[in-house]
Amino acid sequence: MAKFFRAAIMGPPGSGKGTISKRIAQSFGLQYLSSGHFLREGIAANTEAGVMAKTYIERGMLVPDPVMTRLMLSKLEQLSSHSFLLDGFPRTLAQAQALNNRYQLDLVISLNIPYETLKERLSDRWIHPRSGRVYNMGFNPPQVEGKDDVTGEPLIQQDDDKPEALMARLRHYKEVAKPVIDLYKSLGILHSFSGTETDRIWPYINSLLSNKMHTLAQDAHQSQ
Ligand code: G5P
Repeated sequence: MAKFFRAAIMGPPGSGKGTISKRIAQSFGLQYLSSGHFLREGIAANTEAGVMAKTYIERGMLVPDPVMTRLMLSKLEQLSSHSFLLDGFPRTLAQAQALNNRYQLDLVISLNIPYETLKERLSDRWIHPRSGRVYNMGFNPPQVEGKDDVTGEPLIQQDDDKPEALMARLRHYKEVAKPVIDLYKSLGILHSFSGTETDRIWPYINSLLSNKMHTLAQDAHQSQ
């Protein structure tokens, strides 16, 4: 039977989870699920969960575990026979345990980025709300200032990137992530990467995943 590859990427706000996830999804063909993207979709569509989530996100707080777990596990159910990459979930120990009851991850990437770098990046981030395309005025600016490259529609700054919400998000991350990181460390599947530039971290992640995929393909071949 085919073995599916299941991974998650963790890191504080602005650490490059979204940027790196898109590269991983493109290079290795994994289905990509971003908790933040699903929440923003719900907010834009004015769903009941979206309206509720907005009140937390605006204050830089985490959305409650039962809401997040229900949302993400229902998305994962549609992917039960796929390899996938989770971005932004699980974020708390309760979420990690709920996930683990249904799916065992093969690998978890944790990004360690200095605080000053995170602050700079996030205050420079603009997004195209309908597609979720992300720009950074220094790292990957749009072709025309303030406009999405594909549609030409205006870019906005997310409420949770504004300074008051940003500080709260960075503070919360550390305390909440520690037990999750400890759990994945104890399972022997945690891989941590440190640095200030995504382009320098990426080759290491790329090579880790290439090796894992290769081993997985070999195991599947031998079990045939
Ligand atoms: P999200 O959407 O999961 P965060 O806060 O975890 O949001 P965020 O802010 O989206 O994470 P990221 O994905 O880690 O950051 O980083 P990114 O978007 O790729 O990069 C950040 C910026 O830096 C971009 O502009 C990018 O272009 C730029 N950049 C990347 N690399 C470099 C580089 O090397 N150099 C430079 N100069 N720039 C670079 O969650 C949002 C909210 O939803 C709720 C929470 O309230 C959360 O705050 N939420 C949850 N709540 C509870 N449980 C969960 N599981 C939840 N998931 C989401």
